[in-house]
Amino acid sequence: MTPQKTTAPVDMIIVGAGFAGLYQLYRARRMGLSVKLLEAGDGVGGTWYWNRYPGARCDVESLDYSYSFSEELQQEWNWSERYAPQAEILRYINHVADRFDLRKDIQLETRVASANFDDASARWTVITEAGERFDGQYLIMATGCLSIPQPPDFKGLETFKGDWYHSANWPREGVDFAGKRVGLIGTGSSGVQMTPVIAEQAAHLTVFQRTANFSVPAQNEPLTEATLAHVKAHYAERRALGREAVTGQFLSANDKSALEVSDEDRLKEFEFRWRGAGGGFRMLRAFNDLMRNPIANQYAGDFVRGKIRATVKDPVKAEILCPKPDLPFGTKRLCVDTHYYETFNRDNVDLVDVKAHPITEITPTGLRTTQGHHELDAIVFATGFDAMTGALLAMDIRGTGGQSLREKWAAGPRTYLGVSIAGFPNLFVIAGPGSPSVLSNVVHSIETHVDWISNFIEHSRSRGTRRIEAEQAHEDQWVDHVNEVANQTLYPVGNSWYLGANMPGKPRVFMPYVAGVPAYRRIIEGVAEKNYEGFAQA
Ligand code: N01
Repeated sequence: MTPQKTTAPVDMIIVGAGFAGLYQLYRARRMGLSVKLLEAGDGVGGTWYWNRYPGARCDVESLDYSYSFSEELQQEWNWSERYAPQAEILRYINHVADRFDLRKDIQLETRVASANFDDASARWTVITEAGERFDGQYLIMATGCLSIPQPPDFKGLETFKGDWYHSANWPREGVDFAGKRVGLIGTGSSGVQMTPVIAEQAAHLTVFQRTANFSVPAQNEPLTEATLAHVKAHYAERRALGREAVTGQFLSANDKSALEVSDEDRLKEFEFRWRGAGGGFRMLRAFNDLMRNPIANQYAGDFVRGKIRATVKDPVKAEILCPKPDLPFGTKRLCVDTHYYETFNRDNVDLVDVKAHPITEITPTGLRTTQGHHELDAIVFATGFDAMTGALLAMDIRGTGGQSLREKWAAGPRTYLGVSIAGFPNLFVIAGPGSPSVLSNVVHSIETHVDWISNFIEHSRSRGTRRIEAEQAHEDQWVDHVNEVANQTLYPVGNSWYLGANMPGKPRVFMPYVAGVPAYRRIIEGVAEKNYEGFAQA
C-alpha cells in the first residue's frame, strides 16, 4: 500500500457512521468545526447497517432507542412497533443523515487502518486501508462496541458445500431458507432473535447451543396512533425519566429487595414484568438487588427456568434450555425474544447441546458433534463479536511517543471516564469501555458522550488550548473504580463478552461501568465543572 496524498486538514475526524458518529458530526458542524467522517460500509447505520439477519430488531424500546437532541425529529418520526425491526431503524438513521444534511462530510467504503498522533503539531494522521491520508486535530472513535464479528473458527468449514452466514455480515438481498435444512450456532441475542423466524421459513432448523442463556419475552406490539400521540405530547418527561434511570431508559424500577417481600409478592412482581405491561429489560429491575445478591438473583433465575419448563413441552429440550447455576441471571446480556422458547415445540426444530457434545468439525454436508452427524444445507453463525475493544484494536492507533494502543491495552482496556485514554491526546471514544455503554440504552449514552466531548472541545478552543490529554493518575483511579463497582455485583461471574470471555486469549477484564447512567453522568459533569479535572490542557 502506497500512502496517497493527505486530503485537506480538518478540525475533526470521526470514525464510524452509526448513531454515535452521525450525532458527533451534527454537533461538530454546529460548533463550526470542519469535519470528515470515515465509514467502512457503503451506507450509514453502523450496527444497523451490518446486522440484517432475520428477526433483527432493537431490544430497547424504539421510543427511547432514538435521538432526543432534536424535538422536530422526535415529533415527526413514527415508530411502527415497540421494538422496531432493523430495516426501520436503518431507515431512521438514513432519514437523520438526510434531514440534517450530514452526508456531504461522510466518506463511505473507507476503512481506517491506522492513526498516528504527532506531538509537535498535536494533530492526528489517519491512514485508510486504501492508503488515503487524513489530517485532523481531534479524532473521535465512534466505532461501536459490537462491530467486529467473531469469525467462525471451525475445522472443515472450507469444505462445506452449502452456504454459510454470520449474523453481523448478512447478505443485503436477504436469504431464502425455504425448503432448506438450516443449522444455527449461537444462542445469544442474535441467535435468539432469528430462531423463531428461520424456523418458520426453513424445512428444518437445528439450534446448536453451547451455553443456555436467559431470555425474556419482549412483549413487542404495534404502536398505535394514540400511544404515539401520547408519548409525543410528553416526550420531554419521558426523556427526563430516562436520564434518571440506571439504564437510561425508564423501566419502573422497584426499589425493594427480593428478600424483603413474601414469596407470593415476589412471584407477582416477576409475573408482571414477564407479561404484557412489562416485558424486556423490566425483568432486571424487578428488585433492587438482583445483580448484587446471589439469593435474589436465584429467585429471578428460578422464575425464568419455571417459565421455560412450562413453555417447552419436551422435558429434555426444556432442561437443555434452562440456564445452569454457574450463570447468574442477567450476567450475560439478557436476551429479549418473541416466541423463542415456544419455537422448540415445533416439529421442524431440534436442539443440540454442544456443551455436552461439542462440535468436532464441519463436513461437506453438515456438522459433526461428538454424538453424531447433522445433515445441513446452510449454516448460520450467531457467534458474537470481539466486543468493546475489537474495533479500536483492529486499527493501529499510536499516541504520544509512538506508543501503541494495542500494547497499552494488552492486559485489557484502560480509559479515563470511558471516554479518553492517557497518552492519546485529542482522541475520544464514544460509549467505549469504562462507561455505561452496553449496559445502558446506548443511544442515550451516545448522546451524553457526544454532548460532553463537544462541550469539552468548545471549552478548550475558547481558551486557545490545542491539546487535551487524560492524566495517567486519573486514568488509573478510574480503572480501579470501574473494577471496584463491578466487583460489588454478580456481573463478573458470568462468562460474558462484557468480560472478553467469549474470545479465546482475550484478557478478562469487566469492561462496562456498572454504576448506572445517572451516577456516571454526575461524575463526568462534576469533572467538567472543575475545569475538566484529570485532563492536561495545553
Ligand atoms: O453474540 P453473543 P450475539 N461453538 O456473544 C455461541 C447485541 N445484540 O451476536 O455463550 C458454539 O451474545 C456463544 O456460546 P457461549 C447484544 O448486546 C443486540 O448474539 O460463548 N457456540 C453464544 O451462545 C448482544 O449481547 C441485539 O457458550 C459458540 C453465541 O454464540 C450482543 O450484541 C441483537 C461458539 C454468541 O452470543 C452480542 O450478541 C443482537 C462456538 N465455537 C445482538 N462461539 C438487540 O436486540 C460462540 N458461540 C438490540
